Amino acid sequence: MYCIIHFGPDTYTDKEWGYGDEDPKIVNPTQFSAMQIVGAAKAGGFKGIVVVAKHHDGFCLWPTKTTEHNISKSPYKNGKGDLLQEYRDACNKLGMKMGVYCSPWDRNSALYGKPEYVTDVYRKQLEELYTHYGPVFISWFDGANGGDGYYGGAREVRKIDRSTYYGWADTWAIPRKLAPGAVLFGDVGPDVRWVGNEKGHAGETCWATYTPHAPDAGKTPGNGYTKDYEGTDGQRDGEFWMPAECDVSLRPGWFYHKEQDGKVKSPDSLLSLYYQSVGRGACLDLGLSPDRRGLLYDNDVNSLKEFGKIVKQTFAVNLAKNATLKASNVRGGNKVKFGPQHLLDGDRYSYWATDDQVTTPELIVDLHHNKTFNVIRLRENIKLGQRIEAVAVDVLRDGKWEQIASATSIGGNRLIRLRQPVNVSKVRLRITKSPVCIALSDFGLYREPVSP
Ligand code: FUL
Repeated sequence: MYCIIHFGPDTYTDKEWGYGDEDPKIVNPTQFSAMQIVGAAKAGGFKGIVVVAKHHDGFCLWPTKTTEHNISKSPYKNGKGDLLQEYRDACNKLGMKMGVYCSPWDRNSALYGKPEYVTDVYRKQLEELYTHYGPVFISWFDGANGGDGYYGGAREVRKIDRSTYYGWADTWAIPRKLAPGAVLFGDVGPDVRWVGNEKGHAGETCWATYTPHAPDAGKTPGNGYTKDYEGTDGQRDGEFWMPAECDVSLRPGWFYHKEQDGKVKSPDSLLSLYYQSVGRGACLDLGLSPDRRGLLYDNDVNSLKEFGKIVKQTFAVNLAKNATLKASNVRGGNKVKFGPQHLLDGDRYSYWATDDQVTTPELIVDLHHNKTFNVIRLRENIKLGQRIEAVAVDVLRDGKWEQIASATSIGGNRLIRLRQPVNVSKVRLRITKSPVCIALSDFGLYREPVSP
């Protein structure tokens, strides 16, 4: 989980997509505190932030050499401010990761639409960002290219060819070189894909494998030019390993709007988004919107904190920790290497495996005493692929196995959240479909804290 932070001229004009003609002087976050913002994300349990360094309006939050339309022309710190550096310092202090979003679409630049914009402006901005503000863990390549804009005063509609204009292969080469540890995000990946909606959920069945397709037959897909809805489920036979990222904002908009102060998502709704994203093997990317002061509003801070607390408490204790496990098959009879005890050792890459021909094994979990849980966690050793297609979970009641849940596409993390907690001492996991032998790494039973 990480957060994506939108702040800029839109914060002051109350817009979501600035036209590009905004006066830099309006940007003046007199109380800006990267520590408060990053700290709130950390309290929510998020591991990093993505800074929207430039949105579609073209205003750069760092003192770039590529355009005058940047923070140095604002009154902030008398033109000596650099929000990227402040975020970097806060991330370093708080042990958080940092990523960048630099909008390819630039409604301010007179060059937008010409090849020079890509080579002399956009790519140079990426070079500055990766050189000065790393290490970067993710690089966001947004797909929006709306058409009309200020464009240095031209005030016209500029259309670009979304599959070719940005020369993605050459553009991606920049972070590959300067930020080799960063995953590249986009509608077409190449490392992680957009989930295809901004509601924050992956498909109930969600494959990490994916082939982006262009909306028009025979064309090359590009960011902003894919059948984006296919990103929600991915494809079982997808050509690339490109897990989904689920972006959604904490408020209705990505940028701060005063009238949305009462519409901040509640801890409960964040929790349900968590189960629909992280719980389906994807990443949750939550939008934060600092206000005109340069701070997160109290409601936002509180919601993050409460959500973080619930997640932490839920997963603090695996109720299956001291259980006795009995597997119907262990690969080559080698219990030490492939036995089910690996499911409880907290190591995501040690695993229970079966013989090649055994693809629907079962596991009996004896908890010894009755335990109450409402969340079941399964994780495959993802280094060996997303193998398991379907599972069912049973509990023993009055001497009979009763199915209480099922799930599909297990992958690196699958959380099954039951409607009601159950109180039992024996649980059975059945792998009901897998094309090959299994390599399951983790089995957990958890109880969400009961709200007061
Ligand atoms: C979209 C943009 O158009 C939104 O303004 C926002 O930045 C979101 C994260 O990505 O494509």
